[in-house]
Amino acid sequence: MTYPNTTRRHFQLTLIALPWALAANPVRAHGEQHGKASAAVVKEQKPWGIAGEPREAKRTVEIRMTDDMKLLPNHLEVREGETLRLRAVNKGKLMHEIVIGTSEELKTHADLMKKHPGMEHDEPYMAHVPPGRRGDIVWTFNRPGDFEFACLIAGHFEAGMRGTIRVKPTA
Ligand SMILES: [Cu+2]
Repeated sequence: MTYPNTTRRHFQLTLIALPWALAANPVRAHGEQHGKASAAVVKEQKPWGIAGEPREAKRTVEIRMTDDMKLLPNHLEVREGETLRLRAVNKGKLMHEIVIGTSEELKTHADLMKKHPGMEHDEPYMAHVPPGRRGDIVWTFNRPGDFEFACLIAGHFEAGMRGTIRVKPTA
C-alpha cells in the first residue's frame, strides 16, 4: 500500500503524537481522582480488618439501632477473610451510628466522643445514620479474634449500645 507524500507525513505525525496523548491521559485521570478524594476509601489495615469491596460482600447483615440504646442483633459471627455488608438501620428518632473496632479502641473513642460531642469522625469502618435512614459498612474481617461494634454518640456507648463480633479463624 502506498500513500501520497502528504498523507504519509500526516500518518507519521499522528504516530509520534500518540504516545504523548496516552501519557497525558493517566495524568488527567489522576487529577480527577484527587478531586474526589473525600469519597475515596482509604484502605488501612486495622487489627479488626480492612475496608472491603462492595462486590465482594456475599452476605448482608442488617443491624437495627433503636432509641432505647440497643443494637439488634448484638452478636455477629464471621469467617476470617469474609467481607460483610453491615447495614445499619436507624429505627429511632435520634442520630445513631455503628463503629467497628477492638473493645479497647471503642472504649477510648467513646470517651473522646463524650469529651467532644460534636467531634466529626468518618472512616470506612463507621456508618453515621440519621433517624429513619440506613447506612452500609463494607468490611473485610481478615484478622481472627473478638471485636466489637458500637454507637459512639455521647452517652449511647455507656447506655449499652454495643455488640460483639467473633471472627473465626479459617482452619
Ligand atoms: Cu446511638
